[in-house]
Amino acid sequence: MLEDNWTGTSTVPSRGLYPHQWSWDSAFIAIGLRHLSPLRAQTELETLLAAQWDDGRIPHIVFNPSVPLDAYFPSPDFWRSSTAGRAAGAPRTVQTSGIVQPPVHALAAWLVHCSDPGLSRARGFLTRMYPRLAAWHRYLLHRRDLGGGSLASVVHPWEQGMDNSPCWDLPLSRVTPAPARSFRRADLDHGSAQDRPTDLDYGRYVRLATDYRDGEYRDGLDGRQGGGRSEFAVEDPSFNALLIASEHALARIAQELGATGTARHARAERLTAALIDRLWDPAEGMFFSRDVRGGGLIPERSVSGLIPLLLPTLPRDIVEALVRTAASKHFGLGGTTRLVPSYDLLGEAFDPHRYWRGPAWFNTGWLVERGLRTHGERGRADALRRAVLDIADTSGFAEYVDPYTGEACGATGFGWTAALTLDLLHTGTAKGGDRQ
Ligand code: 9WN
Repeated sequence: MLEDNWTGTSTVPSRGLYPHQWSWDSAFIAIGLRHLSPLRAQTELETLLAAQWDDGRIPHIVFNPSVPLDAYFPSPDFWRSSTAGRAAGAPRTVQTSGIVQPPVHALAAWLVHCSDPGLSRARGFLTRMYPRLAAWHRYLLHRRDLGGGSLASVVHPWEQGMDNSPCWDLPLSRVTPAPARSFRRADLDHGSAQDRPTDLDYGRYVRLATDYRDGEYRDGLDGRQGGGRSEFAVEDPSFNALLIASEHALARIAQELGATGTARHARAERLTAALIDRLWDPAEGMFFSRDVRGGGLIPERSVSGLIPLLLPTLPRDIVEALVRTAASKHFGLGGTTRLVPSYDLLGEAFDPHRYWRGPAWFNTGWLVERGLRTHGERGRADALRRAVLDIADTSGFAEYVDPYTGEACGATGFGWTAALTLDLLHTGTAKGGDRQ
């Protein structure tokens, strides 16, 4: 399946529904591919990073020019990266979207390096990747600190990666939707309308992306000087936890290249403190997203709020609370559910089949498994690992599944499902933090 989805320079998430290169998909795919071919895994990341903008952003989609424009919406003629993105330094030779996705890339680059350090050194892989990854983190930590509390904000639900999560309902309610007749959804050619986001949500996604594009993809601070000030700005726990995990990985990369890495580890520590300060709710025992424009935490429990478990220096009381919340009636881990649901089983908006409003995804399962193992929760990690491996296989490597039954939903033959299965098979049950 990873062979079928390989284009020669990168891997598509799914031939039908997602026929281009996606940013965080490619990072997860590289993490699995390294066990099949470290060279291909390096190439996957190199192709993505070759499309990086001069301001440091890594676009969420890199378009394949040989795929027809109507195969996926929004297509390159919507984003117009080479014209609307010129001021922000979009590449001239390749078309991309103008928004980003979660920063899993430095973590992926480090893990790819560890799978074959000899090949990596001979090809100068990390030497070439390091400045690009550092610029990416700089972009997120400076241009995207829209809340002024040191965390990165996302300006579109597609940026956070859990597109249709109920967490976005409140901030999205302030966005005037683009008229339904002004665009044509290609996703409904492949997925069932009951499972995909509604037309109203799509109208809001399109409005936000249009406004960002029409403001030439300028971010917050520039926005005050006349560019676009996004109506939607959210500090999300999973997005920021992945940034921090990647900052730790970047420190290891710096060490491999002869530096001390101390400043980067220290920054990762400071960011962990900021994450706790701004997004941790001790009474609820989990992290929540912060609505930067409306103010305050968004009271919806999402798997995103469990993912900071990944962070190695999280205080023990927070780790224990997160493990309790994962096993509680809200997520059912080790009890009523087979895989971690994307959203609160008891939440009003819960739906076991609708996109990011309840079903379980394999990348979040992989992240929670890694977090549990990092903090010595071996029994729970082993059980989750077995469930991921089992359900990936029986679901035909589905895009996502019903969290109770494991029934396949969305596309099958999905890139990161196959890749992360491979990774769990190869890394076995080694302790999370030591897992390379
Ligand atoms: C929009 C590719 C992507 C994933 C996202 C997932 C879905 C796209 C869509 O597919 O998003 O980026 O069209 O719904 O939500 O996490 O990266 O697999």
